[in-house]
Amino acid sequence: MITTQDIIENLRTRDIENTGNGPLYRRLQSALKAVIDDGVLQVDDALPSERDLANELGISRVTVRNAMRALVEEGVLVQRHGAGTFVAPRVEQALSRLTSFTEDMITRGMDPGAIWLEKTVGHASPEEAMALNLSPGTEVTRLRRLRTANDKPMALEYAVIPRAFLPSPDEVDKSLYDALAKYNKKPERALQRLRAELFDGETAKILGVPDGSAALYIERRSFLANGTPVEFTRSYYRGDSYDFIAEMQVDAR
Ligand code: 16G
Repeated sequence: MITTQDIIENLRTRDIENTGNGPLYRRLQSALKAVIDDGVLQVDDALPSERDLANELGISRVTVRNAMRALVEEGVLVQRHGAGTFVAPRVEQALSRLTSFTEDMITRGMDPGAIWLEKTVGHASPEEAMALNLSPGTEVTRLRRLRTANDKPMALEYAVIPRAFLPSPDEVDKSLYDALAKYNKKPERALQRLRAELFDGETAKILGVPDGSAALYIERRSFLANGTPVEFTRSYYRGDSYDFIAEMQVDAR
């Protein structure tokens, strides 16, 4: 467990007052971020108090407060009422493993959750029919959920499933993939497309981030073992909370 003294020592080596440009609080903000990026401070580690940082580094409490506030706004730190300031969770998902949100969060020791925004059954739109290889008008089950980890909003997900594989959204309790598994329809393979976007007003509000913050837009089409499409999901992940890792190898030739 890292101590306050270790953190302060590490920050001292970064010589905030004589390194970089711009206001002092910005330089402290970068130094604190570097301490986290270098792995000295890890997810859920507590930061020293504002007073300790100010006293030990010989800077004003206002400077410390501004730096911390900026990092909270960036999503790097979280403030827990009455408990202090902590390094915010970042979730890493390997791009080559087909996992569900629930599995991803449990693997990382977080408590997955979902807030329902829409549960409907309807007829496939042209886009959905193309994505799921359905005849136009085939019935589909639609689920729009805000996904949370330890009650923190992480992603907005809009999943469309052929109704033949999921008769009703009410079949889904916490996990869509668990519900599909009950019908022996859990996906075995998926294609995923990612792109950078900015959250617009409505999505930003649902996720509790400032309008215009960074988002990762991800589209997933998943298939059964026989190649039949089973899922078309469009998601917006918080850019400050999610890392996607792709493993690569040189060609053996
Ligand atoms: C992931 C998938 C999403 C899938 C969901 C199922 C990405 C980008 N998306 O969030 O396509 O529907 O997991 O999770 O990873 P669940 O079983 O917990 O509902």
